[in-house]
Amino acid sequence: MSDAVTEIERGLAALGESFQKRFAEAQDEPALRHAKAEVLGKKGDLTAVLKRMAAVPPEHKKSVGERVNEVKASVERAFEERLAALHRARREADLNAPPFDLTLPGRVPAPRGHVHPLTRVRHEILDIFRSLGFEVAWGPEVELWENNFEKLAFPPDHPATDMQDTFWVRVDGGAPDAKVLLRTHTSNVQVREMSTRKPPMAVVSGGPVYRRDDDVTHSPMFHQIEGFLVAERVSFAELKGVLTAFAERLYGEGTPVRFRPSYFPFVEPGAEVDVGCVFCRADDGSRPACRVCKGTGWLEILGCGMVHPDVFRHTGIDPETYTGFAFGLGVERVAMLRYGIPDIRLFFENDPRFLAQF
Ligand code: FA5
Repeated sequence: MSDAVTEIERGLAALGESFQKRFAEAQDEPALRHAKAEVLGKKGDLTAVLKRMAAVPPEHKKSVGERVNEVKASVERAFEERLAALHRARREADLNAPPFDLTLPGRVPAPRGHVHPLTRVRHEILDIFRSLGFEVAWGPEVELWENNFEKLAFPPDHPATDMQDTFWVRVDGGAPDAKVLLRTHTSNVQVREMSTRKPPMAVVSGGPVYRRDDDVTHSPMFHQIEGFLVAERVSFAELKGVLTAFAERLYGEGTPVRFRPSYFPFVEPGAEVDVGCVFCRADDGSRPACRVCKGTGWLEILGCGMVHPDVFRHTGIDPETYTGFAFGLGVERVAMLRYGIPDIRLFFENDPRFLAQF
């Protein structure tokens, strides 16, 4: 018998069943893996024995090889069994442990949040119009060019339709000539509601709109509130009455309101509405220095006017029977005036030190 065969047999005999004991003593998975490495690892007992295989004469290779493989397989088996037993014990212990009550309150009370200031102002504005008899409707932020511009009587070459201040959207699989964009104002809701309902109607709507703007008072995404009323014999007097009531409820009774002629393609006549500056209202001599109204005493809050007959024609309403008014305002603008915020970007940075002040 060759030396190598004798050495291997001695080695296997020395190893014997000792690994069984070592594995049984391991109380957790890392200890078990460590014990296995002592047998089968690079410097393990069985590995040392295996290294002698090269020197075994060919006529003994088969029988010695089989024997060594048997031992190796029994080590692997013992390891797997012990591992499974350890996992079982662990699971058993978890199941028998006192139950963990997920509903218990934390030790440190979680700070309470609140709605974003823009959400609060938007709700407040919508509530005012609801209390004046308007019902709330919603429109999509991704809109057809027709609903955002064309049916609102924008001439095709109007600067607002230019690529410069509009975000266009490519629709995969859409009609090749479909023009789709992120709405630039909430006036698309006028088109959608007037096209699907019969007057009389008094509707208010609010939500995000998008333009290629970016400075301290203009953000690429901002919020507008749109309102419109369509019925028989509606006049500018009703428009003035509704918007004056709105300004008084928002900024306090007696707030001065003025209407300045202005132009929007979808109204005729059109106007912009200013309210008396809320920062230097007392007119106590501070007005000339007021940075917010720049000493004018007035702050612009919205655009409005009588619905243009073309808009009625485009939406299937007879302009000989019906008249109506519409208005649109920027929520950020109202909130900035309300809280004295100098930079519109503060609303969107979501810095908790800013938001916690509301
Ligand atoms: C309009 O968007 C019209 N659709 C409003 C309207 C509706 C007029 C119905 C008549 C009848 P204008 O582009 O002026 O109008 O925008 C309305 C308000 O949105 C502005 O007064 C301003 O407060 C706000 N606004 C406009 N651009 C921005 C911007 N980039 N960031 C924040 N607020 C903006």
